[in-house]
Amino acid sequence: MQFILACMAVGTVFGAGLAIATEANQPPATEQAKPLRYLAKFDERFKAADKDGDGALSRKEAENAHMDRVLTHFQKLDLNGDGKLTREEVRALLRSRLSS
Ligand SMILES: [Ca+2]
Ligand SMILES: [Ca+2]
Repeated sequence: MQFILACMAVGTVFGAGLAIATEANQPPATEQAKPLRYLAKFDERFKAADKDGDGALSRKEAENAHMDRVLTHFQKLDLNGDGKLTREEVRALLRSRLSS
């Protein structure tokens, strides 16, 4: 009985140690990595939303992809006023947001 208890105690300590080690292995969320990951994620969404593959999002494409924040700022984002958002146009806003 004591042996079993001892095993449980060791298991508990070992398990806790493992949990701490796992957490320590996570890459530190530095302030620089965060925007980059955000931009990478945005690129994926952008590509998925760009259904006709012309490299720009029309309002319709943004609507279909439910990119609410993009739609809210569509006119402001469309720097050259061609009715479409290129990746760079959206990125300009993301960058200014992330750096502020
Ligand atoms: Ca498109
Ligand atoms: Ca544009």
